Order: sequence, then C-alpha cells, then structure tokens
Amino acid sequence: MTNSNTKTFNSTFEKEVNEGLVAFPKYLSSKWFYDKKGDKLFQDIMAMPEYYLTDCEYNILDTHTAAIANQFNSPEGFDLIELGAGDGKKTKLLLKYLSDQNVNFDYLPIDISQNALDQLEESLTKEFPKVSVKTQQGTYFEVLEKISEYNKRKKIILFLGSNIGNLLHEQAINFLTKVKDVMSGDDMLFMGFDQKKHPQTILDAYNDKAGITEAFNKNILHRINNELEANFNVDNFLHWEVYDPESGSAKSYLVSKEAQTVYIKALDLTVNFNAWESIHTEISQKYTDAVVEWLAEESGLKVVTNFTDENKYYKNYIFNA
Ligand code: AVI
Repeated sequence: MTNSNTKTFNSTFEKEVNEGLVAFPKYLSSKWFYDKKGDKLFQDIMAMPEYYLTDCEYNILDTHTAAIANQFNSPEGFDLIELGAGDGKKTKLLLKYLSDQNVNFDYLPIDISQNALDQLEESLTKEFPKVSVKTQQGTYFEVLEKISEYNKRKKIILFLGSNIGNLLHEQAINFLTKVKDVMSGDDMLFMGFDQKKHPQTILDAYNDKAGITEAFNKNILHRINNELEANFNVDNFLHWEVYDPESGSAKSYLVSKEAQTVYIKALDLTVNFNAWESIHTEISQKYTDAVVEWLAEESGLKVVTNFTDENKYYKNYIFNA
C-alpha cells in the first residue's frame, strides 16, 4: 500500500491514475495502455501499413545483418541481452545470422512476462536449435544487474522498437545512465530511435483511419473502468494526435467532447471535465543524430556508429560506455 498525503493506494496504477487526473493539465502514463487487450492492439498497430517503425527496423536488421553482427564480435563470445523481447521477429534475423556463422553467443531475452518468454523460447528452440537461449524474467535493471555480477564476458544489450521515445528526454537520460552503469569494457548497447521526418507521415502512423490507435489510446479508460470501478463513457472522448516538428514530439491526447463528470470508486474520486479538456496520454519522441549524441553524452555513453533504412526514417545506433 502506498500513501500519498491522506489517501491510501493499493497499487501504483491507483496512485498514478489519481495523481494524473487531479493534476492540471490532466495526464496518464502510456505504460498503462498494456493489459492483455492493449498488448493485442499494439501487435495490430505494428502490423498496420501506416506504422512504418516496425518495417523500417526490420529492414535495417535484414539489410545490415552482417555489418551489425560484426560489430558485436568478440574472441571469447558474448551475451546478447534483449530488453523487452516481444515475439522476437526482428531479433530472429540476427540470431539466424549468428547461428549460421557458428558465432559463440548466448541469447538472454528479458521480459516481465514469463508467458511471453516461454512462447519465445518455444519458437526459438524450433527455429534455431543451435542457439543457446537463457530467458530472464524480471524488470530490466533487476536482471541486468544480476547478469553483470556473475558474468564477465562481453554484453550486447538490445533495446528495439524506439521504445525510448515514450520517455521525456530527462527520463531517457536516466534510463540510459542506468544502462551505462551496468556496462563495462567493450560492452555495447544497440538501440532503435525513430527519426524526424515529414510531419504527415508521423501523424498518419499515430492516427490510422481504421481507428486501431484510437482504441489503443482509449484502452486506458477501459482499464480504469474495469480495474478501478469507474464510469468513463469512452465514446465521449476523442483520440487526438499532434506532432511538433520543432521538438520532434508526437503526443497523444484524449479530449473530452463535452462537460462531464466521472466517478472512480476504487479511488473515491470524482473527476470533472470541461468541454474540450484534455488528458495527455503518450509521447512518441522523434530524434536527430544531434539529439541522440546529446542524450548519449548526458548519460556517459559514446555513439560508435548507426544503421538506417533507405528513407532514413529510422536509425539503430550502437553505443559503448
Ligand atoms: C511502444 N512505442 C514505441 C509505440 C510508439 O510508437 O510510441 C507505442 C505506440 N503508440 C501509438 N502507436 C504505437
């Protein structure tokens, strides 16, 4: 239980929903999009033609497999550690190449969900029987610290999907600094960063006509309804996306179409919305080389090189400490 002023909360979800909805302007964190339904909606987003990020990163790993893998090489072998492995579709390109080349490495996918890890392990055992897979259940830094304590061989840390973009710059520096703190010697970090591009391309990726992103954004209200016994009328909110080409921030909002009042029983909280009042729900930051270099410098990392797709929509950077 957490206590914030006079209120007691049973979970971080309760605490953060309360904090965000009493604040002005209102906000909720995009990390709460992801329950079972949210995970499925995100899978659907990644398969949409407008959501270019997944195809671009797949394309980069497919086109530059050998050059990327050669950067990782080490005479005593290495551990390939992936933060948030998902279904491993993109990583499998690297695993196949490394396995075909008889490279000495172990693959250590980290995920909070044991179920996701079990599914991944099953498919990898079938597809790449030669690859040694050591799944690690837990939070990223818990597991990274544990691995660094007992294992002294070279670490290659993968963080794909431009997931860093869901963090504000200050939070991203905090995250990268924590990664740097578990890196030593010639350890490497291989990370995806979605790049600035035509603003319409970005808006289309986050505002698809079929309404999948809208459903993903609104899932946060369904979760509050289901898990915290609230009475949001989800249809009374608009999914609204903006992109600021100056800062490179794409932001998602839920906008109240009318003045309305919502009651959240688990928080004993009444929330009033004015007509056209917003809840900020997600940031999806777009980057340039200069910004990535600045983030690296602030976090004590160095950019070694980067790989991009033919449109330069997306880049994967390699860093060392
Ligand atoms: C997980 N993350 C990097 C996605 C993004 O692009 O910000 C989540 C997402 N939100 C809307 N569409 C996809």
